[in-house]
Amino acid sequence: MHRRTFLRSSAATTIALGANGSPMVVQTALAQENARHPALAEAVARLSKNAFLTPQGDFYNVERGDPLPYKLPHEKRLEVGLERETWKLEVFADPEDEEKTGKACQLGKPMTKAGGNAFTFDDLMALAKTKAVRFLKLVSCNNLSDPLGIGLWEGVPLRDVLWLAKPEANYRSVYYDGYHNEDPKQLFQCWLPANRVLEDPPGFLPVILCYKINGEWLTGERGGPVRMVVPEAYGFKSVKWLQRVVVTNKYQAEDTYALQNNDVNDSWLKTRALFEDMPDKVDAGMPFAVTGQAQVGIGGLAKVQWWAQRREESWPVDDEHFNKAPWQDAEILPLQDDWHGAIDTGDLHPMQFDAATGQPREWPMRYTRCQWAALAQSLKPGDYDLRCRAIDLAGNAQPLPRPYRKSGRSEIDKIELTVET
Ligand SMILES: Nc1nc2c(c(=O)[nH]1)N[C@H]1C(S)=C(S)[C@@H](COP(=O)(O)O)O[C@H]1N2
Ligand SMILES: [Mo]
Repeated sequence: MHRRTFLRSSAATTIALGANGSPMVVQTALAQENARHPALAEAVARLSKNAFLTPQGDFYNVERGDPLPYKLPHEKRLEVGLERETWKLEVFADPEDEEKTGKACQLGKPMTKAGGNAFTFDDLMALAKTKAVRFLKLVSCNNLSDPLGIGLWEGVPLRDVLWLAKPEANYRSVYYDGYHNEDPKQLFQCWLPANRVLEDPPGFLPVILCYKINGEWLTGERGGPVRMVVPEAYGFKSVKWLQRVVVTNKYQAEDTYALQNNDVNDSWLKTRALFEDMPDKVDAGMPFAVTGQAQVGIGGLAKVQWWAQRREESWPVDDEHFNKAPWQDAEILPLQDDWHGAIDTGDLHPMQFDAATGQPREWPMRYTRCQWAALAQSLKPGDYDLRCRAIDLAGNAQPLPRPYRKSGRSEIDKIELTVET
């Protein structure tokens, strides 16, 4: 009874918001509310209260460093360029290039501390006036199950800084690393092909030198004053506490992760579904809501599906990805109108948002996440395994098309559920 009352008032909110749009929008929202079973409607209302953006202090950190660079005393951070006032980026050609590849990468104007012309935060802000871009990106670690957080990242394309250093010849790769306490063992390095930096393949956003997230300066904890953000890749490509970009004629990846046999080089984000906010017990004879989120990778997201299997049921060994299971479609929830809160949404990247309407160009949107919900009809008492999977826009069901662990996790998520009498 209580829940129904609550739902009515939430439907009223939808009308009030819809009133700035067309009356059609209001009708659709109402029709949808009415069509949903109360259990599903309640779950959708609950999910829509989750903030879309992760405040930068709430990200899950994946970090190395002893001490962690952002925990150094303020004085020390000023000294080593970990504050905006003193930050300097060096861009130079690999001094060992000739020895390693026979031909050295040539830069017309390297930017170095020794040369007195390292690139400063003021230089970055000067470029930002005409070159800044802002886009949504979900950060996910190829080794971990849950995404780390989603932000609206702002920065200047790396290529615009590279052009200042005037690459001339034998320019094949870019290495970059962050502050590492002047200890080579703490170095965290990444590699990108030069062509990826200079040009964005169709559907790709630019690689940026990022200085803001969700409208705020990037904190030290989040990788500030400046971190790299590689939109389509797993987190390890987005190096924090960035201080150095080395261009080279080498053509092989030398990421810290690659050297540790921890990743493949071109580690694009995978599409996958995860359960979230699920009970471990439900009552028999009652429909209930099945809910979760989906990470939308390079393959896009066409569908999320779920399936409840009785624990004692065996499954054919030749169907290891459960392709023959009676999967059911879930409802993918839209991006909330107020997803940005108080953050100004002028000049969002045109690849993600239509400037005229402010609406996303695609939903679910690549490199972000969405929520999903489904209604489970009542189940007989017993123990169940619930699974969910994503289907990408090419029709690949998880864990395909790249089922290998090193290129990012994509195993089918499973939770246990008891249906009680
Ligand atoms: N300098 C530096 N950058 C780094 C790391 C690191 O240890 N040191 N970890 C990377 C890894 S493996 C991941 S998954 C992401 C995590 O980003 P987050 O801590 O902002 O969530 O940062 C990347 N950038
Ligand atoms: Mo990672």
